[in-house]
Amino acid sequence: MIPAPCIKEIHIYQYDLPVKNGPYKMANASVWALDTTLIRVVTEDGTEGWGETCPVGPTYAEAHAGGARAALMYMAPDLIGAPLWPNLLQRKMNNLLNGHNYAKAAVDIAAYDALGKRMGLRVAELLGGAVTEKVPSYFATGVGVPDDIAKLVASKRDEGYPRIQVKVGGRPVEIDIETIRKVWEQIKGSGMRFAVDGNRGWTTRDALRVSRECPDIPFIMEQPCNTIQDLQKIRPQVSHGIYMDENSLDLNTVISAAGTGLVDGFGMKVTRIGGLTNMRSFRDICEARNLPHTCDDAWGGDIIAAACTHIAATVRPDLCEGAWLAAPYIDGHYDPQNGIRIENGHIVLPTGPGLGITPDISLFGAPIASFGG
Ligand code: 0XW
Ligand code: MG
Repeated sequence: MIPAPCIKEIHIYQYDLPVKNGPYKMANASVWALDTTLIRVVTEDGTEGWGETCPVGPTYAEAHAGGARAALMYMAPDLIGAPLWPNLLQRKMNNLLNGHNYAKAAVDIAAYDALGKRMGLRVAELLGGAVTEKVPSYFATGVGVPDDIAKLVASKRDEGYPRIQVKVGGRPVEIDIETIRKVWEQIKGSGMRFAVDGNRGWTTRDALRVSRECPDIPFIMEQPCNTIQDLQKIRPQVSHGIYMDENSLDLNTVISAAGTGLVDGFGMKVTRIGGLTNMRSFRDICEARNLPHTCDDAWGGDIIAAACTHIAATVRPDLCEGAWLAAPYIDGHYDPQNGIRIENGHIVLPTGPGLGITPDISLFGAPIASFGG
């Protein structure tokens, strides 16, 4: 029997990620810089694992950077000595604190990284096995002027991205409809898949209008409106597929949405669902129902990017809508050699054990808090 590797130390770091060519504009948020939280877990045999959580500002999800750090600092003292097995760790964290999935996710990701490093396996293998070494990504535009967005989309099509997500909402819906039409002119016949992401910003009236006025354009509507009740209201009236993003807060909501046929897929965030352990369950629920989904996060550097890439590499290919990374909006990498990069719209799965990333620890300065030791 392999003895359980136990947590000996937890170190928490804060780091600022400025947005390249900012701001990044969504229906409910404009962000110039993101405040990320990293954790370094050290086991009794000296193995290290890294985790990260980075809400994209305080209004995108029910999460904010200070909240992540407060929750981690609250749980950390009781996690010293805990075994690193991911499911046991999830239960332990749930017994310490209700909710706060996005903070627990950082610990969960660090546990997979440390386990993989200790066992000489990649995280993708721990999650069931990679089906590809080249993970599809997708590009997400901000909310912008229709002609500018169409031009940007054309350049992403030429770069080789298999999918585009166009942001809408927070302005007159006529401009969104114009944007959708102009984007479609650029990608029609190219095979590029098309998502229109309202980030909760449309009323049901707007969503119904967009679907009625663009019946010939095969986009999916991602989180068009604010609530699950809004999605239930538009569901029988629209001809476009609906994906749930921000509303899918936990596995319970995912089971209901998938089980009742409310949605045709998901935009899923690793930290919102609680980390890779819950992401693995989410992936399997989607596979059982033939529901396509992304494997993203709201924002984050190389650690989050690696976590998204490893889980996306394990998704049944016909259901994989790709891994979105913040990398195109960030200068530099935590790991200068093996930092996660997008080339031709795809991400090479790291080859090293664990997440395959070795952050340059000097970037982050002194930890804001340390536990154990
Ligand atoms: C495009 N994303 C994956 C990145 C932004 O944080 C928002 C998000 C989404 O799909 O809503
Ligand atoms: Mg989305």
